[in-house]
Amino acid sequence: MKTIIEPFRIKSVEPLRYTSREERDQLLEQAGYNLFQIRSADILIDLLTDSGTSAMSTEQWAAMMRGDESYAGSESFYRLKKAVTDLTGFRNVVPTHQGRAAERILFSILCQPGQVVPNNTHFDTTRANVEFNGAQALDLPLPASLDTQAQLPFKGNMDVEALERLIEARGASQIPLVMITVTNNSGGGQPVSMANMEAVRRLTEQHGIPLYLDACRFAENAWLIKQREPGYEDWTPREIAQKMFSLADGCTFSAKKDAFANIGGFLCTDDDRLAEQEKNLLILTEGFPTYGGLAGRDLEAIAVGLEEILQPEYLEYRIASTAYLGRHIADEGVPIVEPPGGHAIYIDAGRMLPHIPSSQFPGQALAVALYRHAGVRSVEIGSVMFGEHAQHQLLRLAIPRRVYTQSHIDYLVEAILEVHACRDAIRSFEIVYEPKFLRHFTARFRPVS
Ligand code: P70
Repeated sequence: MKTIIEPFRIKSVEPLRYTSREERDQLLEQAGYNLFQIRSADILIDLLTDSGTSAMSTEQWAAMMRGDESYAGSESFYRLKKAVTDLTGFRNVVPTHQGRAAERILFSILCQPGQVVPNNTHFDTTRANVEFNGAQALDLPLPASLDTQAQLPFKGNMDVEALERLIEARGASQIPLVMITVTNNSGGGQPVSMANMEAVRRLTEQHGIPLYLDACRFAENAWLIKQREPGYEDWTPREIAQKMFSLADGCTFSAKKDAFANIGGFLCTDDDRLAEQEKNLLILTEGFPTYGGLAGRDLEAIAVGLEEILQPEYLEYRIASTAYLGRHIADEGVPIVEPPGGHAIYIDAGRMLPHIPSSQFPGQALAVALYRHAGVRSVEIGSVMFGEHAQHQLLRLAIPRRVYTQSHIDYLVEAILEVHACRDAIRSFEIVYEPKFLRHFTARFRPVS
C-alpha cells in the first residue's frame, strides 16, 4: 500500500472551539499580539509547540496506574532508569521536571563566567541558561544552512572547522562542554548526521572536552539518518539512536518531546563525580534523586514513551505527515526551510514578507496574521526569540505528536495558502514591553501604523 496512515486509532477526543474573526481581533489586542498570552480555548489548531502536547497511548496511561509514589527508592524510577540506560548507555540518570531544569543543573556546575559553550544552534532555554551562568552561548551552524532554500540532507550539522578554530583560539580550558542539539530546533528542525557527530566527537576527545547531546528529538533525528545517510538504511531507529548516544559523554533531555510525555526530563552522564554534584543540586529545587520533581506516574509514562517513540511505523508516519504539510505549501510558493525536517514546518517569514524588516518582526507578524485568519497558533523563531542572535526570521508550525489528523493538516494547508495570497497586506510590529530573559513568552507588541 502506498498510503501512509496514522498508526493508531482514537479512544478519547477533545472538542475544538471555534472563534470568529472579530473575537480573534479583540483577543489579539488584549494579548499584546503575543500568542503565548491567548487562552488555549480560543485556539482552533495549536501549533505553538510539540512540547508536552502529545497524546499518550493506552500503554502509557496503564503504566501510570503502576506509578510508585514513594519519596525514596520508587520502583518507577528504576523502571525509567533501565529504559534510559538501555537506550543511551549512560550509567547515571537524574530525573528533572523538564529539559530546562537539566540544563540549569548541568550548566551551573560546568560553566564559569567568561567561558564559551558551542552548540550547532542553541534553543531558547539552553541559550538563556548558559548566559545566566555568565558563559557565552555560541552557535556554530553549517554556513550552508543560512540558505533556507538549499536542499541538503543534514542542515542541522555543526560546523566542525569553526569548532576547531574556536578551540585553537580560546583554548580547551575555556570550553567546559560542546553541545549538539538533535534535531536542530532553531535551525528548522533539521537533522544532524552521524558523520558530523563522529567528527565532533573526535575533536572533543582529542582536546578532553565533554560532548553532550541536547537529545529532545533524538528519535526523529535517528529516523532522518536512516532515510538520508548512506549506510544506515537497514539499521533500526533504536540502533541508530544508541550509536548517537554512544558518541556523547552525557545528555540533557526533555521528555515532553520524543518520549510522548506531558511533563518530565532527565540529565545523564557517565561521570560519577559529576552525577553526585548534580544530585546535590537537584535536591535543592527539584527533589530527591529518585523522582526529581516528577510524580512516580510521570516516570512511568516517560519509560513507556521512550519505547514507543522508536517504532518504525510511528516515525515513518510522523516524518511523512510533517513533509506533507511542508510540500503542499512550498509547492504553491510559500518559502519554507527546506527540506522538511522532523517536528515542525518553518516558514521563512523574512523571505515571504520582504516589506517587513527584521527589526519589525516578520515572523511575529505572520503568526498574528495566521491566528487572525484561521485560529491557528504558531510561534515566531527569529528576532523576537533570539534578538541579535537570530539567524533567520521564521514562523514555526510545530506538530504535536499523535494529536491532529490528516484533515487538520489539510485545513492548515488551506489557511496558510490564503494568508500567503494576502501577504502584502500583513503589517509589522514593534515591542512595547520585554523582560530580561526569554522575552518571547511575555513581550507585548503594537502594530506599526
Ligand atoms: C519547543 C520547546 C524546548 C527545548 C528544546 C531544545 C532543543 C531544550 C528545550 C527545553 C520550548 C518552546 C518554545 C516555543 C513555544 C513553546 C515551547 N523546546 N532543548 O517548543 O526543554 O521545555 O522541557 O524545558 O526544543 O521547542 P523543556
